[in-house]
Amino acid sequence: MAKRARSKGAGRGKRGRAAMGSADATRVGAALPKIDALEDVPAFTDVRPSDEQRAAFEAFCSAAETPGEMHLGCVVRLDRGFPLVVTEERMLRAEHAVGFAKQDKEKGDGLLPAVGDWVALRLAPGHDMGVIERVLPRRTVFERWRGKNRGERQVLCANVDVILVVQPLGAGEVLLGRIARSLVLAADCGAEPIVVLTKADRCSEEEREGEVARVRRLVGGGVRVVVTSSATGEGLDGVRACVPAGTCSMILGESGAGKSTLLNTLLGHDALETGAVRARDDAGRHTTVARVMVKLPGSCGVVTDAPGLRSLPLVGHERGLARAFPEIVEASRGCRFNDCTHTHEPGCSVRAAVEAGEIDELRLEVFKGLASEMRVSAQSLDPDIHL
Ligand SMILES: Nc1nc2c(ncn2[C@@H]2O[C@H](COP(=O)(O)OP(=O)(O)O)[C@@H](O)[C@H]2O)c(=O)[nH]1
Ligand SMILES: [Mg+2]
Ligand SMILES: [Zn+2]
Repeated sequence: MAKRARSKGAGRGKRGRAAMGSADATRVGAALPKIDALEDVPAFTDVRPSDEQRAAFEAFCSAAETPGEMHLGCVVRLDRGFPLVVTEERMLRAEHAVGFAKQDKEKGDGLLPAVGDWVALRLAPGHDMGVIERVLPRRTVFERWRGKNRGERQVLCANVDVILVVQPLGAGEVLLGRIARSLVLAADCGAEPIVVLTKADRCSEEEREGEVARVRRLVGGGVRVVVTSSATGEGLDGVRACVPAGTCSMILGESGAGKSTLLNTLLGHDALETGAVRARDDAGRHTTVARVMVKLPGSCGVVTDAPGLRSLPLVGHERGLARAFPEIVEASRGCRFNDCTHTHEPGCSVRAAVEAGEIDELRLEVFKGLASEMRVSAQSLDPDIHL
């Protein structure tokens, strides 16, 4: 029989038990990167909790059975779902308290710790592995839909300030729809989106100017656009300026867009796996499924790299869509039909605004693509937002 992860200590309640037996933990632990070998892991002072999160931690401790064993920590890596937590004193692996497994089934994984989460971590004397007892309230949540129901979300990063939306140059036209989709998700979460066009060395001056102009037209004046090349070093200071110390960013983009290479270049060494690295090790396990926060050198903050994001479906992001395209949503209130698609309907205020030069046609085209996807996916729309 597998022994429990902790000894039978005094005052151990049901809630204090870990969800995984020590045999499981050892097996998973052996496949995880060794803590000592990890580089660029943010320190407690790089990630700083908000006053509300500190207060929530204090409140949790005052009600806990063993307050002396509780530590405030931040989840800075997830290796195959296994959290690495930094506290004021140390860095350690953690597992979830028993309650989490139940929450998982009932409510989706919205309450499971994500990268960037502040947690109440219990560490019994003499143990190397902590137990995450509680995820503290999140300042912001960057999440995507997954699963069958409208409400089922996967949290990609918690407490994030900036979303770096990466698209490569030199591979045909930059995918405006993909950028817009990311802007919608960022707007929904309240993080600042910044567009990063990578691999500038792969395209001509002319092509580059054209692509940057298209992207600027799409995103408007309020969103920064940075052009980079990890090969020549161009634009790196521009990226650094977008992620100052004290902020937490997430880098987002298709596989192969150059995200990890960009972060490695900023770090000054190859901390993150890139390009043609095998996705599976000899035992057939995925080796790259990890969400990793790195602290960039100098006066820069923390960035989360998340490989393996194939799709960003838009389900239930009406609020984000309205925030990312406010002028279109505003104009659509004047359309004759509530469910106007702004394509062929008579009395369409949005098309009238395009004719009048008040709304950019390119933005409308991209908006219509996203809105029709959401119309198909959504069971019901927010009644006060007309798409
Ligand atoms: N020419 C050029 N190639 C790049 C640049 N950045 C990344 N790459 C290449 O693009 C491929 C994918 O890069 P990677 O960083 O792994 O992409 P990720 O999946 O977004 O993390 C690799 O083969 C990199 O060498 C760049 O700035 N210029
Ligand atoms: Mg990568
Ligand atoms: Zn209309």
